[in-house]
Amino acid sequence: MATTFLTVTKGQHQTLNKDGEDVIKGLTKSPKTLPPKYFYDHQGSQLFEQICELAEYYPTRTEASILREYSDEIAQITGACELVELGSGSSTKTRLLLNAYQALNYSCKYVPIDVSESILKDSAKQLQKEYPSLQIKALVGTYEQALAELKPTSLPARMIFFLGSSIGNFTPQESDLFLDEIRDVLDPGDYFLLGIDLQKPIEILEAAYNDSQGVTAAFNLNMLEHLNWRFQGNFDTSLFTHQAIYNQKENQIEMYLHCQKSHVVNIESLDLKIHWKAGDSIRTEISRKFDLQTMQKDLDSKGLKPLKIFTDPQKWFGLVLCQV
Ligand code: AVJ
Repeated sequence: MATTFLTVTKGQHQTLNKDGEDVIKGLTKSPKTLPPKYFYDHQGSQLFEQICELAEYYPTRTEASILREYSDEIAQITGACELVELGSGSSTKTRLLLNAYQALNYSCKYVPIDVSESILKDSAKQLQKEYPSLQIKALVGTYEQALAELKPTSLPARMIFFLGSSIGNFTPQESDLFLDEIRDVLDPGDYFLLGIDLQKPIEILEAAYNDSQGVTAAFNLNMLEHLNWRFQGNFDTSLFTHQAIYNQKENQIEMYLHCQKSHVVNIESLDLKIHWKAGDSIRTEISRKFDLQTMQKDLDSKGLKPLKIFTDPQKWFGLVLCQV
């Protein structure tokens, strides 16, 4: 089988139709924010892979342990299907699912979607080597762009899966819109598998986003390096520091970059000049921590009916398998 690649450029999000408009918008309002998708250039995707291996960062290994335990059951329930992964990155956890479909002799096709073209290419090539008979169709683009590109599948069903609790990056309103989009691209009988990080003691949460090796800090600061090369900016990352705190009222980790000193940053291709003062900050990410029951209700109310919940013994992470 061959791997095909498609870079999706159409279908930008609602009002934002020019590359970088979201950066201008985020940096000129108060408080300043930047969309988490700008973490994931080549360097950022690699730093994220390193985060996933950190002792403090429990989500990846916890979700992988759930998949190791229940992938067979998930494959049994869905049968042969097209597997569409949002934010596939290195597709490491995906292998657990692919193995289950293979072991049951269920035919499947894999459609990985990611904003980082280089990571997607590398991981699709590697995956093709390991699964020579698997048909892979890789889509480079945002979730919205790629979902708009899905064609009717020849397989009996489709399962969109969104692992790692990346849904936690969305505000409740964004999450609402996102789930509507998911339901709209799925046909009756299709599946949606969602991984969510669950609420737990604040010490564990804050340690996961303030690791002792400083990888998360490097990941956060790399967003500025990404803006530098993508939009001809001149951010000096040594003038910013990383912070991650848990907001107990909103049940979310919030990541910030704090400016240490007055200076001016120019982002040439966006025609943007920003005057910074010491103490100014940018919120680069929210990472919401969920309640399983509430999430089940929300999914159900969106027409994504929860069929089965999978979790680990400590209930630190949850996987919800839904059907339209
Ligand atoms: C990929 C969005 C799930 O929120 O835990 C990891 C990203 N940020 N460490 C998360 C992240 C800092 C991660 N998600």
